[in-house]
This record gives sequence, structure tokens and C-alpha cells, in this order.
Amino acid sequence: MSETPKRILVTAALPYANGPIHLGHLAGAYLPSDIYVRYHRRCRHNILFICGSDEHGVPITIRADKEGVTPKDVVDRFHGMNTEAFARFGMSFDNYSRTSAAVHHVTASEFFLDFHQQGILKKKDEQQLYCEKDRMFLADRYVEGICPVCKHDSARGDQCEQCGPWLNGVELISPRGKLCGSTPIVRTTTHFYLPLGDFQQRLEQYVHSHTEWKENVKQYCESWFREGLQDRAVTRDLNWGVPVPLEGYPNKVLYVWFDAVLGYISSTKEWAVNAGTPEKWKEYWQDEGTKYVAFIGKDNVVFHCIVFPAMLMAKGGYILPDNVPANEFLNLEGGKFSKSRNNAIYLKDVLESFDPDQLRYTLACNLPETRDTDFYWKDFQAKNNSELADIYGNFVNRTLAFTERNFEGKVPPRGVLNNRDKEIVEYLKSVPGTVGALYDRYKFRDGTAEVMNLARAANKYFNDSEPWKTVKSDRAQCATTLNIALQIVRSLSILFSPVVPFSSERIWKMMNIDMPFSDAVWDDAGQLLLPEGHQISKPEIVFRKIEDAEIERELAKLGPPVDAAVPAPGVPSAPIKPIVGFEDFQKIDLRVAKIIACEPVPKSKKLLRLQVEIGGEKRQIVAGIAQQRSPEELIGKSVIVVANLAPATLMGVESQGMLLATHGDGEAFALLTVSNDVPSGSWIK
Ligand code: B3M
Ligand code: ZN
Repeated sequence: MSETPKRILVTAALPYANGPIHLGHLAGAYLPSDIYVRYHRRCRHNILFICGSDEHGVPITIRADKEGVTPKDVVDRFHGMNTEAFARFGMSFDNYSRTSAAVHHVTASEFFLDFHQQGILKKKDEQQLYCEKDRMFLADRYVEGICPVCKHDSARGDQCEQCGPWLNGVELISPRGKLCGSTPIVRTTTHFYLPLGDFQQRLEQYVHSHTEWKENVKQYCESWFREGLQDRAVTRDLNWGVPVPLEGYPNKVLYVWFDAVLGYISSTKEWAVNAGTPEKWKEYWQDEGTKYVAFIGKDNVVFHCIVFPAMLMAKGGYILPDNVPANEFLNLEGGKFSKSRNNAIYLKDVLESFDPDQLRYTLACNLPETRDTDFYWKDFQAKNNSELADIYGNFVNRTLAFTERNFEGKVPPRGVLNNRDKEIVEYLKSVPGTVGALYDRYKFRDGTAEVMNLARAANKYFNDSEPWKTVKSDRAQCATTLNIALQIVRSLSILFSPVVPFSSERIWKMMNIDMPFSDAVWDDAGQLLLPEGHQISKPEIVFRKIEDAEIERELAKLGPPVDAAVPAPGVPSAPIKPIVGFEDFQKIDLRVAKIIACEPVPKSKKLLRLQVEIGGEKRQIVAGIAQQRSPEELIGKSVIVVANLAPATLMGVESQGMLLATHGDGEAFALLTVSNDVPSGSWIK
């Protein structure tokens, strides 16, 4: 859609109400979406901005279990805390709802029932991990274990954070319950599945029709398509969530991702009711004239580009996202954000010491749009002091102060323009279009930089025009310079308003302009609209400088760096595990094994069943390397195995050992092998 759409719907991922909002969240989905919306509002486009708290799922119940409180206590606390922090940060949502709201339960149930009645959902009996001690099925994050793909040792039941795939708890190697740490058993339970495979063709068509999507997003979808979409369980054995709306399933709820994406729709319904136009939500979700943009972080791509569109297709009558601009991650001081290791910066804490605009500007300059970026406190200080204060703030102050001193604070007349004047006026005219086009292509860093470039050029214009000289030698020229400089101050406040809304409004007030700031229109920022003789107010400092001591204080609050080691290019880093004694190491029996047979494990995309020989003894090993190696490539190879690992059952097949391989996919994947001359059973020490 290149021409202006009739209306725009913007959603930002619903943050889990299980902890406070941190800078990683802001850089992922929230600041970009807010800049986009504020820009379009200035353009007077019909745009609606929707968000809310994601209050279901295991992240919530785990936190509640840990604290010994109810899930409701947890979501009430964080919903309140995050609503407030977002407001102080200037997030301009039209509605911020929560998925525990009645309207949401009704909406999610309606989708589920509709799918059930249409015969789309498949009911299946499946094996799931069950903890006999806690007497519960271990859904999603209630179980951890070794990732069958990359061998990461704390993959969660639903996903491996290290290598990314969507897992099923039973695929984990050596699973352990999150609550009591004991080894779960496998038990049969009934669940409803959404057959994503039935939608693959339409989903591929849909994704392929959006060549303009970000590369990372398209690549991610392609890898899912290549793998082939599978049936996905959309119910869970839990008590917290939207209850399965059918008779006979008392202890089952909808899977959190099934209900969460529908939270966008229910939040829109809530907005419509509050606005006194209860049917109006339909325009945003069901009218082809709406352009829908879903802002998210990269870890949510599959749910927004595949699962949610499939659900909307299944329901029928809904529009699909026109774009899903997913950001990469923001790292902290060269390491990963980690809440558990005190390596996170929470929004509410930053706002105790700094202005929201200081944070908004720094993050906007450093958004992880095409790759992961780092937040450094020193960088935060430098950007504030040398750009916001020294360029933008300085230009505003010197212009207003000069006008006050030499023209009684009134906009002086603009006379004949010299070449320098003409040049800056022409440049000013072009900026709204340039920046708007960048924002429309979700390039918020570049857009922000373009606005700062205008402030930079304006400072240079002021310097080169030397009004402190012309005020004596050529007062008419001096008046023209100041008239133009004041026009640019006005323009900058509009052009900067999506990024730094609070200070832009302060500047607008200092300019003493009658029109409410919210009425100022984007394209007018290219025009010279301040009338001659207009009285401006007394200038005040807009951006304060940040002292070294403030930054030292923030740095001291952080825990030791996580992942400080420099990883090899392209390889996801993993921290080195704690030291083990030689005795402990010696307990692990590593042997050379020869692969004599190999075949895929039925119904599994990842697992291979290998028959190996270890010095005359035959063993069966299940390895999660089906995507990296074919059986033909493996048969006959001499590999290294852990020969005394406790047996584990994977997808119903017993594994009596483990192959050694490097972590990672593609080039990063390697199986540890030795030459076939080395006899099998040889001991490695
Ligand atoms: N709450 C995951 C997250 O916060 C999830 C997003 C839901 S969007 C519908 O990353
Ligand atoms: Zn993994």
C-alpha cells in the first residue's frame, strides 16, 4: 500500500504482566510503534494504536508460584506498574487493555468455538510430561531440559531460547520439572490442535506477496515454510487462562499464544465501547481499507506472521497484517539483558532519574532495526549532551535568547532572502517528506537522524549568518536571519515530536503559539508560518546535561556483565559454565563409537535413531540432528559419545547415550568425529 490508506491499525506486542518493562522491550516494539503512530497522527491520518497486558500463560503462573501469591496478584501488580511506566514514557496508546478482561475471554472463546464448529481443530491424545510430585502436566515453561537440537542445557518446554525452535516438552533430553526439579513421567492427555499445515499454501502466498517486509522477518518465515507447518496444540492442562469453552474439559485452558494475539482484537473492542461506538472496532479489523501494522520483537515472528494470520484466515472476514516490523534485540553494555543476573534496566527506574525524552532520543538513535545493538550508559550521556543539548537545545536557546535581547521577543520581519537564506528554506521544505518516507518504511533511526541533521544545519546557518554582527551592520538582514531561525525552531518542534514529544511541546509553549500543539500538522513543518510580530515567551533551557556522576551511579547498579566473552563471528555466545573439579569430569565416560545404522524417528522432524557400536557393545542413541545430517551421511562414521549418560526416552524411543556436536546450525554445526582407524570403544580422556 503506497498511497495513504483509509485507516491504519497499529498494535504493539502485549507484554507479559510478569515483570517490569525494561529497555529491551522499548527498543523492540514500543518506541518504534509510538514514533510511527505519532507521525501519522500529525499527518492527520486515521490511526488507532492498540496494546495491553498479556496476563495468561506459564510466565505468570511461575512467578506467582515462586512468590507464593495468586496469578491474579501478579498480573494486577504488573499491569498497574507497566501501565503507569508506559504513560510516563509517553506511549500514546489509544487503548491499553488486559487479557484477563471479560471482553477478551469472550473474544478468545468465540474464535475457539468457531474453529471447533467449523471442524478445523483436531482433537488428539498425545503424550505429555507429567510431574507426579506436583501432580500436574508440565506445560510450556514448567519443564526444562536439554535442547534436542543445540544441546543447550536449559531449553524450555515450549522453546529453546538459544537456537529458537518451537519445541514440545517430550522432545527435551533429560527433562526436569521447573517447580520441584524432579524427572517427569510421560502421560496421555487430550488436546485440540490447529492444523497449520492446512494453511501453509495461503500463508506462503500471503508472505510472498509482501516483498517489502524486513529481511529478517521474511527469512524466518521461509525457514518455517521449508520445515513444513505442523499441527500445534492450542490448549493446555492448566488452571490459569481462558477456559476451554466446551463441556467436559474442566482443567484445560487455551494456549497463551492462541488467546494473546486475539488480545489485539479485544482491546480494540474495549476501545470502541469506551468511545461510545461499540461497533467501530470492525472497521479496523474487517474493512479492506485498513492497513494493519503489528510491531513486535524478533522472538515473536512466528506467532504474528504464521499463527495469527492462519487464525484470521480460519475465522474469515478479517484483514491480515500489512507489515510486521520486528526488531532484533537490544543488548546491555556488551552483554545480554538478564533479569535474573541484575543485568536489566527497568523503565520505571530510569524515569526516576532522567526525562523520558532523554531515553526516547537515545533509544531512537540506536534501535536494533537490522541487527542487535547495545545500550551503553556512556552513550546515553554522550547522545544527550552532544546532540539533544548541544545541537537541538542550543539552536532553540540561542535563537530565542537572541530574539528576546535584540527584537523584544517578537518575530522580526523577513526581508529579501540571500542565497544562504534561500538554501536553508529550501532544505526545510524537503525535511517533512524525507523523514515521513523513512518512518513509513519503518526506518526510525534514519528518520530521527534526519531531523537532527536539520537542527545541525540550522546551527550552521545561524553561525554562518553571524547575526551578532549584522545586528549592528545590517539590521534588516539580521531580522531575516532570526525570522528564518525562529521558523525552524517551530518546525523542529513538530518534526521532533514523534521522538521527543515532551520537550517538543515545551518548545512550542515557549514559542507562545496559540494553536494547541496537537493541532500542528506534519507537512506544515516545511512552511514558514510564524507571523511577523508574534510575541514569543521567555526562553528556558530545554535539555539539561547529564553529569558523569549520574552515569557512574547507573553503572554501579548493574550486575557483572553477562556473556562478556567475545563470540566468534556469527556464533551465538553462551556463558562458560561454572568450574568443575577433575573428579567430576572423570565421571563422564567419553568413547569412540561407530555408527552402524541410522533412520529418522517417525513423526519427528529433528530426531534420528542411531545404532552404534562401542567396543563390541551395541547401543541405540537418539540424536536431534535430523536437520543437520542425513542418515546416509552418518552411517560408517566414528563419533564421540557420552557412554554413561542415564538413558532417556525421546518421542517414545530410548536413547542410551549422547553424541557430541557443536552448538548451532549451518556452518556452525559440526559432529565430533575421529578417523575410522581408531577402534570403537576407545576411551577419551
Ligand atoms: N507476551 C511475549 C513477549 O512479551 C508475549 C507477546 C504477546 S503479543 C500478542 O515477548
Ligand atoms: Zn536449542
